[in-house]
Amino acid sequence: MPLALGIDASTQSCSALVIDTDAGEVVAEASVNFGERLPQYGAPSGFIPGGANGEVHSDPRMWLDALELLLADLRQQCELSEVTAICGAGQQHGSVYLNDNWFSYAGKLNTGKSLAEQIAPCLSRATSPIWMDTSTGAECREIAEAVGGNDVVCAKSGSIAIERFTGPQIRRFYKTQPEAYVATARIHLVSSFLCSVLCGADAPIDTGDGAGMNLLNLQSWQWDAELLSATAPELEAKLPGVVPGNTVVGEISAFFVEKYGFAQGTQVTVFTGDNPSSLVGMGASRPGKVVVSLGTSDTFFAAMPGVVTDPDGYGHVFGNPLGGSMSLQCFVNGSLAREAVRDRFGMDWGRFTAALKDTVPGNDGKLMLPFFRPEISPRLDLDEPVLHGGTAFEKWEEAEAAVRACVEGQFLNLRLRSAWMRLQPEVIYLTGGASKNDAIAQVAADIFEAKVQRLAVSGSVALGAAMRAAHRCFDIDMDTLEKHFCQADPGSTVTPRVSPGAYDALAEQFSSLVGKYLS
Ligand code: ADP
Ligand code: XUL
Repeated sequence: MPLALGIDASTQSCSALVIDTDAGEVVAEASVNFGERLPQYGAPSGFIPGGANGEVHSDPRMWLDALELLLADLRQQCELSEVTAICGAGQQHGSVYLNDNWFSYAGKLNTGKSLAEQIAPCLSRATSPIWMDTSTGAECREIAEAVGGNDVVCAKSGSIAIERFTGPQIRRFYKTQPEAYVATARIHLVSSFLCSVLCGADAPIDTGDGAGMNLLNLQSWQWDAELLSATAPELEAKLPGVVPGNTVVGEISAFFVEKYGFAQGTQVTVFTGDNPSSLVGMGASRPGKVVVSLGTSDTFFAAMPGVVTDPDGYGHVFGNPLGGSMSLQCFVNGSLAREAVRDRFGMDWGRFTAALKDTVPGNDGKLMLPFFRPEISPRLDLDEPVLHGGTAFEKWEEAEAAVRACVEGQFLNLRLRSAWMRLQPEVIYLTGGASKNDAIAQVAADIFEAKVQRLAVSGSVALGAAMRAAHRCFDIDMDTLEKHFCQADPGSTVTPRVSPGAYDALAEQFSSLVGKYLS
């Protein structure tokens, strides 16, 4: 009974799935919500609120505590000694800064103490900037200028210099805390940090998550010398190596064998970013399927036959963990924006859903730019939504219309901003926390004029990780894994209810409203 474990270290929670590849079943599933289970870190949505100048940070010790709670929960459901392959994924772009102690801590871990307590002395920066951080506008401009413009950054790395990407974040750290930068011996992504912790040794970064740093050259899939020197001095020595997604990087460390009952010798496959992992978990790692993930961020992504970049500079190209590349568009104002509208009217998800059902597609022309914090796709520096369509609506006096305007605005934006990928999907595969909401899925189907499907196994990030572990370590081909684990949830298909072109005029109006706020 070969079991594979997949871990998903996302923005608001750390989750895991264990799959039995012989039976084709998920045998254990657990999730630790940071805000609920670890309130001592003061991060109700997974990050420390109130950061100055666009800073959004999290405490990396919270991720370590969550990993331990998660394994303790899983252990109640299955025999962890039967897990013989592990892989995982992390929220992309976030970075962890470590001093020299990091390289020698592994042999010293003691099961009588927590991981967080023991790894804390290795941190050269107490908190980690995460993907929601927008503090690095100046650094993005400096990096672009140093290499000859954003066209060059994009041609090399697949994205223009972007505030949340790790390179600009590293540059800001180097500029604002030069001594702490010098004391930093290793900079990890969330994914490679947790992978290292599991292996008890310094792990590499994969090409999927590495491409979210503005440091990786997409021709060579190695660090780009020019981008490194435009970012910060002596940077190459502080970064781990880069490897393809199909690489075993180590074995589970003695700490986890002793404390959680894993078998010695359990192999760990390199971790990747949450989106590249979801690509695998949705059965979309070969070109042809389009995935929309409605998590903390909303993302639109697909495996690509070649490298195509966004002419407007908002989109990205990452490595595909199974080889080749993937395109991705990320929207910061995802679930937290839907929650902000819900909470403004004191609703729960039930009433939010009813509001969508009680209003008509097109919302009688009432529109919202649904951005509660600066958006990146497109780049708009708003901290509250713009409403358009009659005085009462604009004064937030029409709750139901506001709910529909928020969700329609989000999907109109997704449609407009993903056009550069030149995909005309007949089916959209929906995942992430909000994907279970049928009324939201209906808006997606109507606006994209495509069928929407959800998979029977939810949690595509953790599933993708478990599938990658099984593919690599048990040598099971992806077709077989997809056949077992990536089947559409019967009865979950949603088809468009509007006539073709119904949203074209509203999309144009949305686009021109956006145009008024573009800087
Ligand atoms: P992440 O992986 O980024 O941490 P998830 O994919 O787990 O996030 O999604 C969490 C989000 O799902 C929550 O913030 C919540 O807004 C949203 N969500 C959960 N249930 C519903 C629902 N019934 N309708 C709409 N959104 C929901
Ligand atoms: C992708 C992005 C987010 C994070 C968190 O570029 O910033 O989707 O990966 O999910």
